[in-house]
Amino acid sequence: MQVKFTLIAAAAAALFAGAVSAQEMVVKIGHVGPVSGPQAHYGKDNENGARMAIDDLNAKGVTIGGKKVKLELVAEDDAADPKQGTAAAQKFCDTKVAGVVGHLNSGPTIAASAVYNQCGIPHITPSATNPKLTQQGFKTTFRLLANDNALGAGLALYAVNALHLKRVAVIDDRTAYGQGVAEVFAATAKSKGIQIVDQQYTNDKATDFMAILTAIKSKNPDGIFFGGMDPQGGPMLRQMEQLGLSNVKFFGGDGICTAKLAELSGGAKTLGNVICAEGGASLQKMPGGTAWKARYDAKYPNQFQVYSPYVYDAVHVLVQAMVDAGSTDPKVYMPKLAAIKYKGVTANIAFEKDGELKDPAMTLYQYKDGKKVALN
Ligand code: ABU
Repeated sequence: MQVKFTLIAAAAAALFAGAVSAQEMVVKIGHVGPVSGPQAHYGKDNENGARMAIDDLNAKGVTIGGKKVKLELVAEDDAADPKQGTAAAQKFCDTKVAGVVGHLNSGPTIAASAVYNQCGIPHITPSATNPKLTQQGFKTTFRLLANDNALGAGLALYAVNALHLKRVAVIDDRTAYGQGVAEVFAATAKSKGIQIVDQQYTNDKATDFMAILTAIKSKNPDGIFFGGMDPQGGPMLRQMEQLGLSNVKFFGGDGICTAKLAELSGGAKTLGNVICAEGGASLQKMPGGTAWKARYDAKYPNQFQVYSPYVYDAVHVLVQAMVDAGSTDPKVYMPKLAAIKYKGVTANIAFEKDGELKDPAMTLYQYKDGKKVALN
């Protein structure tokens, strides 16, 4: 008799538990970046930031419109390619995710932003910095860090005012990001009296820069600006050393400003000549940066690159807007997203009308003993 009662009680408890989880609403959040190809280390770092945010939010418990919510990450790979970016965006539209964090690269983000605008799903980029992204008038597009107008100009002003450089060569990888940030750097540098002694081009798959660096060397520059990412920046530093460009300063935006740059430069001393810029505060100066980084490193050892704290905040900002609106319907929660005031790990987050972050910080870095160190 006792056994029978226990079984009935257990069955009732199981049913009750089932009923509770059946009432739980699943909310899908998309994340997209390059998790394959030469830029996979950036993409994996970003995806880690999204997973960490989802895990933290689920552990804390989220209620939207009176319903307990279970957040689910839908992760896509765009391989840093604009075509694959639009395909991933279309997938998110078809599966009706509630919001998207991405993309990582400016080319794919700009291409995909039209798709999100068309299907009405908001996306927040944690890393794409080409200014054109927010100049399209899309209400669905948001950016969580400073754009290349700030980075390119900030680096040029440092080259003039702090380093007193006179002759700088410019290289870019012909991507939306690389070309854009190089143009801003060159225009600002020129306006401040720096002579642009050479302009060379590469692409985001190249690893041999001997020909363009040899051409640049003949122009006797005191600095080189590179608009591109670390899979090119690292080997470029190695080859600069091989060519005897050992005392030439090397500038770049956030794309080269990674932990991985040190490894990819293969111990070249020219790493010590790097000045790079990021569109946010240093981890030490972010409101929650130091504690967050310790938790990230414990969960994902040796995987941190640059943008994962911004991804972490982007997921929280999307979910906070849904909580504020009491709805996961993008049409309903989008006005709350546009008006958000959120104390994040990276900053106190609010958006301008065009989707840019209000009052973004900018930090310059150099590398000392192979480690990235903030200059400001
Ligand atoms: N912001 C540099 C890396 C991503 C991009 O804008 O393409």
